[in-house]
Amino acid sequence: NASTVLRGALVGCGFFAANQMRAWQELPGVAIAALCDRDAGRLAAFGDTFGIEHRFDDIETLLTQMAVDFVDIAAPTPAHETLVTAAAHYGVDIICQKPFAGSLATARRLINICRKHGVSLTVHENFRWQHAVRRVAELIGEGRIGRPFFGRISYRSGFDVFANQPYLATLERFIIQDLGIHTLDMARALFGDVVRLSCETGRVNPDIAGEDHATLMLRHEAGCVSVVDCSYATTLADDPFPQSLIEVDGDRGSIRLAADFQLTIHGPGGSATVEDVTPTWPAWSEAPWNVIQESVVALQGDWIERRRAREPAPTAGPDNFNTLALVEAAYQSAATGQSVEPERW
Ligand code: NAD
Ligand code: 89Y
Repeated sequence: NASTVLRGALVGCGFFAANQMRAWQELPGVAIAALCDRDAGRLAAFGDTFGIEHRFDDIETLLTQMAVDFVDIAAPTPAHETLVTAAAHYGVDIICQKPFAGSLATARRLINICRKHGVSLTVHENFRWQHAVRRVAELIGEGRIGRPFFGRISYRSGFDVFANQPYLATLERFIIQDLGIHTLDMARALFGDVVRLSCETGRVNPDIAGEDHATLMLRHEAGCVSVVDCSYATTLADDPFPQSLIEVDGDRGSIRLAADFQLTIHGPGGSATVEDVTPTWPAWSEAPWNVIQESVVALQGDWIERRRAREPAPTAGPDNFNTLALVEAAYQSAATGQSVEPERW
């Protein structure tokens, strides 16, 4: 019923949750009715900032006391298993941040629990929702460059992500799990599922635990070969953080998405059409995060429509399982020096 306002609870009131909250507040037909965070200080500050009165320090109490249609989980991955399981038991729909689970076995179990309880599960995998990425997908979909045979998704930056997200410096698995997961998901969204993958990684920054650059080669089922590369160790005068640059070669043309949303479509006979695909930024967004913030609004807006139509979202659990499987395969390939056939849902 389109006239009913969907009531949600936001679980995890940290750094990224503020973007999700602002997006819910700008979208029609939805309201965040309650907050949950086990850190009392964060809960209070977040609740005061966004004017949310109902606050809980654990999800079970929240779900017992509040009638909500969905939970939006913005807590870190180690908390997801408990939170998703609780929400499924209470029969409420779930949106959960990436990385959805710490292992494929956990991801499989959680997806099955949600199925058993008849609740929808959407992973907040937002990068494929960026306006420019959607335009590239649209061009490929309408056959503008023919059949893609090569792709590249490149994310290279030296931005200090540790300032806002200090936990990233402690992760044994850093860039592929945190950021590469998005670029791999974009590769799947643009070129389809992956049958074989190889990966090389390294670390430049001596002050962090995990890898800070990774280069992957993917063979997609539909035939395309893609290169996905990401780095937080790259020094650039015009750091494009957090933009992804994209190249696609098809048998009838090519697409180049350059920095600052300059997209060129190359056609036969040397033709080139340039499009400025700069999005309309949300009023509350701020550089350099606006690219990501715009995609949060797009993902959550789509989620509302799908929820009303009772349709699975593009990044529903089973779809995201196949992205998570690429992350696992990448670490396996980097550790063994072998190419890997990723698991599939
Ligand atoms: P954060 O540490 O700033 O915030 C997480 C919050 O969750 C904290 O306030 C913590 O107290 C709370 N929390 C932890 N366990 C909880 C539990 N069991 N119940 C209730 N609250 C709990 O982390 P962050 O940087 O906001 O990241 C959160 C998630 O968002 C991560 O999974 C991260 O990968 C993801 N993220 C996604 C994007 C994106 O673009 N999609 C960007 C940044 C972060
Ligand atoms: O956590 C990461 C994400 O999901 O997008 C960018 C980020 O905030 C830092 O790499």
